[in-house]
Amino acid sequence: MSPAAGSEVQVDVEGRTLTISNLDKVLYPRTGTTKGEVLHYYAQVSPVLLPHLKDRAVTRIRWPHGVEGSSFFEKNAPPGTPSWVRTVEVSTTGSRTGTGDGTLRFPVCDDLATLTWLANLAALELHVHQWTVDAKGVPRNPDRVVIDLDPGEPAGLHECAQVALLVRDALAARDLTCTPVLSGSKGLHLYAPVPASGRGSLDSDGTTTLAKEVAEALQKAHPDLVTATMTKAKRPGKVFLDWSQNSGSKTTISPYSLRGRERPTVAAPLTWDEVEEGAEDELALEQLTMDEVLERVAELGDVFEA
Ligand SMILES: [Mn+2]
Repeated sequence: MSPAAGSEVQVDVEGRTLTISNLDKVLYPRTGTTKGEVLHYYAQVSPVLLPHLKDRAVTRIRWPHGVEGSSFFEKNAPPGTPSWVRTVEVSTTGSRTGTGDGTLRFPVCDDLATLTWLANLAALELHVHQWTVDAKGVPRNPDRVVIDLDPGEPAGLHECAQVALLVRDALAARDLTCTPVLSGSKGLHLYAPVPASGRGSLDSDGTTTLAKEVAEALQKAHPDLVTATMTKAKRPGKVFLDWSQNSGSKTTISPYSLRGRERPTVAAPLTWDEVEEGAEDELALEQLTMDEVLERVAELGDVFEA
């Protein structure tokens, strides 16, 4: 591929022909990161990213003119979606995807061709639900609980790491094991697998209640460090435990997705050793960029799996 600026190029991705445009367009002006580099990142990281997207309806945030331009959320597969892209129809009535009558037709990003198609649309951020769909596209119960740790200034990743250890213990007391992921923005996400079917299976309201109970218990035990309340005014110096992303209508940035922030940071899985170090040492943790994440993956693979 060696196109002139503004041109289009045909690429073959696993047998699908895709038209890629504007490879030289700068999407992150602060770092000069181009769309070509974003496509390269997504292609390189796909072996570890795709398993996190598999069977999940994906909401995208697109920045067609780069991160200093305007962005928009997209749930439905847009006009012009290639016929080979897997889509699933999800009812918007009841608790599954919020209020309103009707349906949404989400793409599911199960392969590199679909991922490349999305990256070409400047869909920098890929957000997924906590539930998956079955082979027929029918939504199942959630297969994980997520707790989003949002620091209120002057709290930062150091405080998030301290609170993450508390959440880990609180979940362990309920026989749940969680995995830490840098959000790529300001905080950390913790994911704990739960059974999607059979004994102990919970619907989205059930996992939301579970996460809320954990957040409120920790707020009670550590009122100077933790809040379970959304209100920004109640958060200075504390870490907000956002339990609400377990709602059937909500999504969380996928591990290994880029963020549409000033620099091309990534939602990057961490090891618990790294979180423990971050809880001790104020400077140990920082959000990671796409280049740093590719180096980590080459060296360590997907630490989320560990
Ligand atoms: Mn957050």
